[in-house]
Amino acid sequence: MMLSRNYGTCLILFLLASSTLFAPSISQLDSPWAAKKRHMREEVRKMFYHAYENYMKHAFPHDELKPLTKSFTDSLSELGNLKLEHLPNNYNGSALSLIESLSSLVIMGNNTEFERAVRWLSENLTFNVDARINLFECNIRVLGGLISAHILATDSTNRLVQGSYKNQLLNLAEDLGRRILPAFATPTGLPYAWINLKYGVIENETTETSTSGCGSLILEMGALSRLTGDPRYESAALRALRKLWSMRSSLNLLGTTLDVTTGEWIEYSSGIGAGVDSFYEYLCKAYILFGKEDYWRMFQSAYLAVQKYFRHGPWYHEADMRTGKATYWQLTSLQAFWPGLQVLVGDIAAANSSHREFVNVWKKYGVIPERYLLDHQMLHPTEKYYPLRPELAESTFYLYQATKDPWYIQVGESIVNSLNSYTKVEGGFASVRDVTTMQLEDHQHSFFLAETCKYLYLLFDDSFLVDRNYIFTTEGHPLPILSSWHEKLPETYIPTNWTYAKGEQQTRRASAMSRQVCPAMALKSGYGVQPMESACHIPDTRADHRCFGDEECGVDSTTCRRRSCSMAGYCGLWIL
Ligand code: DMJ
Repeated sequence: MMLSRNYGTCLILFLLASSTLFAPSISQLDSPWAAKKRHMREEVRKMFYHAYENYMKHAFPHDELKPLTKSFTDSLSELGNLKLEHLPNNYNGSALSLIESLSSLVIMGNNTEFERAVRWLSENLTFNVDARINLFECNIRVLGGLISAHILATDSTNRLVQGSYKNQLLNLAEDLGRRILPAFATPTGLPYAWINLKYGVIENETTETSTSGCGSLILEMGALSRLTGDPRYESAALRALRKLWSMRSSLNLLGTTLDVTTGEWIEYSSGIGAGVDSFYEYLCKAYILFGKEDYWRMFQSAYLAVQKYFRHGPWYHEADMRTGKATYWQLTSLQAFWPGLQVLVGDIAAANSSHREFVNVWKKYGVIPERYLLDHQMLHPTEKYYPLRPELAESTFYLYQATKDPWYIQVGESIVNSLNSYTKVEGGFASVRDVTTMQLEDHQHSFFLAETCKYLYLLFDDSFLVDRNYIFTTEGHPLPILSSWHEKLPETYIPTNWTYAKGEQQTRRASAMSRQVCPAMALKSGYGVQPMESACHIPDTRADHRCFGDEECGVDSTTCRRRSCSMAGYCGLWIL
């Protein structure tokens, strides 16, 4: 019995589109790597349950576990507190870590526990509470967790008992959606970062928010609209996203923070890390999920600007959105998601080279420090922590799916080993306060259950994805790619000028983008690149992308544009 508390309970878009690519070949099954993967899968399963059971024992139904003191926290500055019905007035908590665990339970095949959790949430969770919550965090963790779990609960292929399930999670999600809508009632349509679930936006609420705070809501709110037939959620998120995009500079760059009432930038410097990261991710994934070409156009321009102004070899620095000039030369732990996004768009070589640098940092410190000052070659004095973040595991999963290179299995193994040796304690998994001393901090973030364990598990065992077609939200919650979602609300538009691979089933069309073929280019064979990846992809001559002339650069897999050699000697999409 797992629970000690009685609680009554955009691409390798081929990766997403082609179920056959998830299927293990006979040779893979027979290989020594198959045994290694099985062993590692079990190691990850143990990790997940150690974290989950300790949460259930010591913290549930509060939000998150404090593994050192075996207690709980509801005082997430990011999320505020939600309250549960049927519990004493002073008993706060939204069972956040339980909501975040739902899709991981299904992926690991524990349908019984999933059902018990769904039943408990259906009976106990309420959002009618005087709680000031962070819109972004609540959207990706709570709304995303509920919507994804609702879809899993109603998907017959999961063989979950559905008799007792009557859309309670969707009803909860809709209730939450209604409560967060007033945050969008600003002159610009850009939402406030904070809202009280009972009383709406409170007086004198801060008008400052981040780019990711108003640019990464579209997956969850769009899915909510598709599931409920109520277009308001998607429209609000889309309006905010369009407004944000209109605020870009002539270089197609955005800042990091802005004012929601004036629509003016507060911080002009930005990169691909904190405050911006999921904005890029959601442009690409919104295109995959909803098929609107608008998203792809925005993503493409934004992606090219990132590669042009932020990238320095395998590293990414920050730059001023107005001038494109470098501002801060810093490596941050959150940036490690970028190679995963690059896999989605088929830029495997670039993904691989950045990923390798993050792996080197992981090897150097045992985990990835939150911030490293590249120009001073030292850790940031106050950001030496590692809060069990998932980003490196996430990118490793995507790169393994794209390449099947067993090296990524080894990377995953070393991530698991580090987590077990440095962060596992009797009461769960603890964040690292200081990577130089490996001193621990009393906090097991919910994303450890939602993402870190999930991506590691999927790296070693992707059977959940076989014959399925999912995109993962920024919090690791799976959403199915359905052709019907490409045809509904609020506008219908599916590009027709693309070539689709043969044998594609219309009902499972998935991301239209996944089958995009650049018409003028023929696939070059002999590079070990599968046609499905991108029909125009020609790798740079050197794996590290160094060059002396344009002829050593290949053709970009996303844009099908010829790459050129920069003054600094790197191949890239330097000339727009
Ligand atoms: C997660 O909550 C999400 O992935 C978010 O987009 C940023 N990163 C954290 C975990 O590191």
